Amino acid sequence: MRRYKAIETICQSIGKNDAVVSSTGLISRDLLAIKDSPQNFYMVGSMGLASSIGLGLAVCQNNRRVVIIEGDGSILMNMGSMSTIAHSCPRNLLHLVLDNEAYDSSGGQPTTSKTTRLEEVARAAGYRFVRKVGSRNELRQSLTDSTNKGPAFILAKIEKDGSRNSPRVLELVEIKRRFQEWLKDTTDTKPHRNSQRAEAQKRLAVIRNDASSKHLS
Ligand SMILES: Cc1ncc(C[n+]2csc(CCOP(=O)(O)OP(=O)(O)O)c2C)c(N)n1
Ligand SMILES: [Mg+2]
Repeated sequence: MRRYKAIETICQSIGKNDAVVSSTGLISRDLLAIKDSPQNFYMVGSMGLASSIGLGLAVCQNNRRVVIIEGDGSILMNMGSMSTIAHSCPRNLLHLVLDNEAYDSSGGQPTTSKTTRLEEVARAAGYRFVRKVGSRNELRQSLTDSTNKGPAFILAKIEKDGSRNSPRVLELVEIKRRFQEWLKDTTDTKPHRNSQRAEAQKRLAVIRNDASSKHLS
């Protein structure tokens, strides 16, 4: 499977309210080319941070799904975040790693993911759903199977192809502003049903207390 095709498949499963965080390099460039959207945050510059940013978002915005798309080099640089994600256990988080066993964006130098089995790391870290896939069909299936099973981890083995046909992600400040605005515009500010229920129960308890104290006096 090629990176471009893998990202195309992932994009087909992205809902209009999902937030997407993608890692530095060709992954963000391909995502920009395939489906640029205000709901995408391209983490250009600092490799390794997509998973941490995705976790923060998922915890703060638990009414929407957060999809992280990053490379093997990126997750290897910040592997501790897998433990933090599993420990925080955000049900709304999907973590995808496109593994070409290389730093493809910076010249194709090999990473250590040939020998370090990232899906086993995810399993040991405590993700609720873990799958390793090698084809578009398997990826499509695992995207469906992982629904509502977060934190979910999908390791997609892809080819190292070095293709640089997609445009660079520029206008970084504008991308941040656009993403922040999209988050604000699409955040559900209505009180959640559970908190409405909690409020109702509190009021009921006060009424009961009042009634029983009147009864006693
Ligand atoms: C902290 C840091 N180190 C190095 C780089 C340079 N750099 C940008 S992309 C990249 C390779 C990313 O590899 P991977 O995450 O496996 O994605 P791929 O390019 O293979 O799709 C490197 C080394 C960087 N941007 N930030
Ligand atoms: Mg890579």
